[in-house]
Amino acid sequence: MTGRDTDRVVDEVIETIAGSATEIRQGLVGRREDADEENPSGETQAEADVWADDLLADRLSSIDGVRQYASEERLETIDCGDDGLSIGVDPLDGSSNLKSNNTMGTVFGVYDEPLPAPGTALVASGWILYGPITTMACARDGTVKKYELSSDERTLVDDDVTIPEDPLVYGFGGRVPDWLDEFEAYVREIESDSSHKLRYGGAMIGDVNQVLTYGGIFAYPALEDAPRGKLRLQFEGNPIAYLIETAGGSSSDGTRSILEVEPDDLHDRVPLHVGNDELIERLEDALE
Ligand code: P6P
Repeated sequence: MTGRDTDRVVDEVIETIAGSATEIRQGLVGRREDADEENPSGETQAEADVWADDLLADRLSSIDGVRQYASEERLETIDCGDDGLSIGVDPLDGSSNLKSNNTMGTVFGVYDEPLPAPGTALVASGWILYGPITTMACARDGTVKKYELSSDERTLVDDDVTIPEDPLVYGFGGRVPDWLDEFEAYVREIESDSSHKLRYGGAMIGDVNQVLTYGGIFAYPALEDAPRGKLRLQFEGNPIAYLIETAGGSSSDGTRSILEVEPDDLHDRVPLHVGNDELIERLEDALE
């Protein structure tokens, strides 16, 4: 694809996802119960997971220049073209928060290679955050932009988002007794710094958006019973890492940038750590 074609397709993908956000947010009502199915990662799906995935699959796979749609909610990719860009989506991140009406999101990555692909193949990524306000953060062409979304428009509110230099918030998923000892030692060090504030909401997008807004670190680390952690590389790790690194932060799977992790399978998991450079460097030192 020419650079101009890539720009057009990225524009259409972003516009399609932004344009679906209000409908998805409103469509959560009445879809909070569990479906009778599990996703490829073995997690019980909410009715809203399946519905949002079908909605985005139909719309994104219809874009001229999209060759592939893949999501956390479906085992196989939808192959819809011989050439073009591949879209990796987590349609509803944090759907376990549906029952408690807490923050959720939609995560997407636009790759210029067929999936599974490393994060270095990303040309854009972003997320929708269903908070008190519906917002969108997008990374492309070396810049992160932030928008407020309403039913009929997308308003630019920050045209160059960068992660604050002084880290403030931290949030770590998983179960403390399972954490690898060296990682737990790192957490104790972070917690001991009284200027840091614990922020963990159970949906990565809400937690990562706090890191982008206030500075800090979010991690869903390797666990003793889950050495590759929980989060999915194609649909969560890569898009999040790409955006945070574009905003001047860092990512790590414990040893290197998440974007450099070579996938074996479409649904590979990855230990995910994102945030300020200094915290990520200290983390990697602690895990050595
Ligand atoms: P736990 C949501 O299901 C998710 O994939 C992420 O958004 C979130 O960070 C994590 O799982 C929460 O996992 O084990 O704390 O419920």
